[in-house]
Amino acid sequence: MAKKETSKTKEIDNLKINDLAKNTESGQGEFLTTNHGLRINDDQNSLKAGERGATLLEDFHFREKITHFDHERIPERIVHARGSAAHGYFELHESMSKYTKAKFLQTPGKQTPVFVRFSTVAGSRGSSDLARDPRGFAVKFYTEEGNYDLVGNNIPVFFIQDALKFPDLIHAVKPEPHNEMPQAGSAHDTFWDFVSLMPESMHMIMWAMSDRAIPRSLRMMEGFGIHTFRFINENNKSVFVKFHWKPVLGVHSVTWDEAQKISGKDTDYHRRDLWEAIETGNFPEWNFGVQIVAEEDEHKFDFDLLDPTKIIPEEIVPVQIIGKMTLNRNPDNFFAETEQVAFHPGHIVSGIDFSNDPLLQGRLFSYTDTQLSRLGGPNFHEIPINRPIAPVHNNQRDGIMRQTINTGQSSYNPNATGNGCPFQAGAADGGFVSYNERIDARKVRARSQSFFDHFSQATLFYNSQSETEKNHIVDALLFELGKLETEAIRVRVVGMLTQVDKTLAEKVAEGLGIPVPKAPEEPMNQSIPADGDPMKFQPIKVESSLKSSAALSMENTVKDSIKTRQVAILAADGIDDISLNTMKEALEAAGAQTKIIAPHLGFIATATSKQIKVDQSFLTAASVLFDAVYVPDGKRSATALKEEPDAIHFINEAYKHCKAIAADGSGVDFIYLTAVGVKIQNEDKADKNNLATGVLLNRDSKEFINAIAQHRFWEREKRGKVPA
Ligand code: HDE
Repeated sequence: MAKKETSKTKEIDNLKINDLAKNTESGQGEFLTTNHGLRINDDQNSLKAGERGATLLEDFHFREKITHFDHERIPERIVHARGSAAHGYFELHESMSKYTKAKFLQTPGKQTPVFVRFSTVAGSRGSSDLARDPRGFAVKFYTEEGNYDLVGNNIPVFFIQDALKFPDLIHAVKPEPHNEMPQAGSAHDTFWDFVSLMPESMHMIMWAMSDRAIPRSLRMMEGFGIHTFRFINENNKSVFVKFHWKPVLGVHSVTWDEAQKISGKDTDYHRRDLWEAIETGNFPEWNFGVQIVAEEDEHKFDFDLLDPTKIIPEEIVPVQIIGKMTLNRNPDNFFAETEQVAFHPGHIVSGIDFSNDPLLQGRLFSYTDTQLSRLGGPNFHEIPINRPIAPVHNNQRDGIMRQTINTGQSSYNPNATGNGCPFQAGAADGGFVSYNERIDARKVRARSQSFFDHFSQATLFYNSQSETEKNHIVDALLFELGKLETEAIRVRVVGMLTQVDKTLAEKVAEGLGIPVPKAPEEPMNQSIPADGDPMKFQPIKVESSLKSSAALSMENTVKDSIKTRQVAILAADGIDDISLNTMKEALEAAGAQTKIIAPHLGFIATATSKQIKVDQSFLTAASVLFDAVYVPDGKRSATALKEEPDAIHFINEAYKHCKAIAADGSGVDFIYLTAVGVKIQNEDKADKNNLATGVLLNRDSKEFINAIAQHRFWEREKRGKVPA
């Protein structure tokens, strides 16, 4: 097999990695010292008054070591606390010079270093990766003109329209204040109480209840800038733009049952997957796309471009792919890089500007503010991961932990003592000029009537889902609402669902054992000003001009690759050499990763007495951590597996989660023993090798590879699951 590019090979070209190198430190071959450089002679014993005596205050080494330790933690992020990150680069393929003067978007082939952090939203730093939650998708571009942060999510809309409601939303979704439960979950009263009173959240709720909120991998999810931004070109002409990241491996998710089990088997499932993919040279890639809207077209849509609860359907404005991002290097140090990185939608470069989206406007305040408490002061931009590769010169001075030693007498502008330096830059020199949008308005606390259609795109999303995806949304709602303690909240939520889709509401009501409420007659929007006319603040019923959008269903994603897919091979002593090796080699040649799972660790002997290294025993492996499973031929091996309840469970569970299963020779006999085997023998007598259901009872590696690439065989859910 050709040697793959390793995770370190690109670093020579990566200006940010070179920049970080100034601060990296390795103790290899060095003496242990104090923080002040004194070599330490004994790091095992504190300084005492006699061998059995009290520790002396004089012990500066002990005090320094313990004091530093006592202060090692910083506050976790108020939201998005749980995250994983990687370095990489963005390469432009299509020049955007027609629309923007941003330098990193001018010349095809131009590479810009990036640092990307993915996160869940609600959970604490140590919470499970597999929570049902939107995922943060924050990209820091280290451009030659300064840092540009695209701080997005894997869902293209948001729960609320105005940033003023963000603390309310987050208070509602975080663990409840009296008992700090539940961790990293929205299935509780306060979240749904809030949602039931905020009809604007309904579109986002549809996404959050879909499998999009439980990705198979951080490498297999989309990213969205959500808000409408502006591009501005050399002639100061502006267009509106929405940003998209599209994963090269396609958009794939796990099922909710799997997600819950993975949370127990491997809380770091996504973090590990990202780390291992990069370490093994399987660099995650996303195409970068833009939707461009001419300024004159701002009002031509049946929704408001400034409303962050709306998408621009790709059928109306296609996504133009303009470049690709590759993540090719893991951080050296989690705290220094992943934890200390500080993103901010307000970090922009000339050629990009904000729109008046009221959610975006509020974010522009929040992100610097939060770093002050999280990172401890105003100099967080000097932390290596945050500092730009572009030079920084200004008159900001001092503050806690200041690193820069600014020389000279002047720290103000205008000045003559410093020859007027540093100079302001004209637009021609890259000086940032805000887009001179004309504004003529009254100062009001208000919301535009164009923001009051809360349901049409929720309906559009629901209508665009496949039957399976719709069923999963129903199941997710039944789970979440089933966990509530207050019946009235359930009733209100189902009332809201009647506005999205009648059948959806009926199914959920049935599952919850409540009658379908009539469409809510009560005013639903609580933010009605005391002197306002409530009717003015009611949701408006709008029919979406589009009935469905193919881009919204994961069923339509690319399914042409099994790269990095994890395949379990169940084996025991006596496994058939050819049956094992031909399949294993074919899978690996197609880019999958195989693991031998056996009753014990160490080695197993094949039928020809070859020793095969076992990767995991049934004690540490679980089907939910794999994409597919293969049981090779081998009489003794199959007999041993039959004695192993965990092996039988492995197959049943993989079937339940609709994964590709293959078996060969005696491996088939083993499968027949499982609930899956009984089921297929009863149902598919005529067609044991059923391509439609992804259970392949032969050794045809091509068919198996194609089956794994399909990701899942949802057809099975219709036929009824097996117990697992
Ligand atoms: Fe954030 N958000 N957010 N957010 N957000 C933070 O900043 C905030 C919103 C997003 O990996 C915080 O440094 C407000 C939308 C990501 O470090 C904080 C509002 C979107 C991350 C904050 C929003 C996001 C954050 C917490 C409503 C998708 C993690 C820690 C107006 C477009 C970045 C921090 C990372 C983090 C505020 C809504 C994405 C408190 C006030 C919409 C990916 O500043």
